[in-house]
Amino acid sequence: MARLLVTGGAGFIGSNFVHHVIKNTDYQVTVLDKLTYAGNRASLSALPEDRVRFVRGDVVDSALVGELVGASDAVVHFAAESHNDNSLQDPKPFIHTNLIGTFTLLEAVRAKGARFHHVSTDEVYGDLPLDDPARFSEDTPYNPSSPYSSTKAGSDLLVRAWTRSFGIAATISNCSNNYGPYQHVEKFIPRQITNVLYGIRPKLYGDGRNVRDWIHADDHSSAVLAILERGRVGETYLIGADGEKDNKSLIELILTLMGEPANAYDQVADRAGHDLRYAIDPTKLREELGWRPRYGDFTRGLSATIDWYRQHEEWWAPSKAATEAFYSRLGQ
Ligand code: NAD
Ligand code: TDX
Repeated sequence: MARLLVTGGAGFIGSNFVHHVIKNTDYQVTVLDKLTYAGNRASLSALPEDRVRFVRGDVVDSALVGELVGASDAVVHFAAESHNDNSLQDPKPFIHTNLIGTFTLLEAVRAKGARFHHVSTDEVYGDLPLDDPARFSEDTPYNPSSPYSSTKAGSDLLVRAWTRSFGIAATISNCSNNYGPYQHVEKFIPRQITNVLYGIRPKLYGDGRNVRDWIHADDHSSAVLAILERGRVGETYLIGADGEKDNKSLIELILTLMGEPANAYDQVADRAGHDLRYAIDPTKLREELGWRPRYGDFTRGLSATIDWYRQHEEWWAPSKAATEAFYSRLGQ
């Protein structure tokens, strides 16, 4: 498996994955990325040019995808429209990239025979009640809530069908909420950190009781690599690191770590259809593949992430004003 094609490799998790692969393997990587508003070429700078090739293009371009898949041993598919709030305003790009893009890749894999790993989300399972210890497992029925999560659910089902009907060598992973460097400022943690850095009050949707299960992006990367190398073809693996936190506690923790009063935030309009709680049971991944997260201490990982945003204003500042203008139109 020496030649990897990584779609969406200029995005948040894709770029963290490329850094992880270059550090921990001797693979050659080709990144295919459209560089939408969410992609940033700078997230891949400082990587060795003789090991990472960048191709700007769209995953629905079947000629380009066919050529790149044909020259690869394995494909890791991160490319997606990834933000729930955007999907509530304009679902169309989500259909284009998440559904037609995944279909296009599957057809290329069917024709060329490469190993395929599909990166997905725990949001395909819908949400869990707040007052219940239940967690998502590989057997939880699909029940997505938003245009984003429904297109991710659809893409997972396409992968399952192509595996069963056409015998492609695919695996799927469904991961919980990621944090770490190179995350777009539209997402919860970077939005609040960069708000504080700019003297804007952090913004909490609704009452903030909603729970997310946080994992560092580098731990997500090590899990994807383990599944790619040692996972059983045809299987789904859930990825999570026992990181449940409610949004209110998390906004207070960010403020405290940044030296501000814990209550110095605004409560704003809630997200439509806002999922209450996500929680992953990662037993299969741990027991079958021996995977363990390395960022066990969430507060330490969050502090390091805050430091990264402090030190990389040139990376995030160009997106900040447009992101806040979008949110202020929504009253968020
Ligand atoms: P992101 O929005 O930061 O990055 C997406 C990348 O895909 C960008 O570089 C963008 O330019 C590229 N892209 C978008 N449309 C494209 C197209 N048509 N053709 C080629 N490239 C295109 O997203 P992310 O947060 O890094 O998420 C990556 C993957 O991981 C997604 O599939 C997402 O569903 C999944 N996931 C994300 C999380 C999370 O917490 N962020 C959790 C679980 C799963
Ligand atoms: O300003 C905010 N205030 C706020 O309270 C923002 C941007 C979000 N929120 C809330 C909404 C969610 O409950 O914080 C939580 C996290 O929000 P997001 O960062 O938008 O993530 P989420 O909707 O949970 O989805 C993320 O995890 C699963 C990723 O964006 C998805 O791509 C992934 O599939």
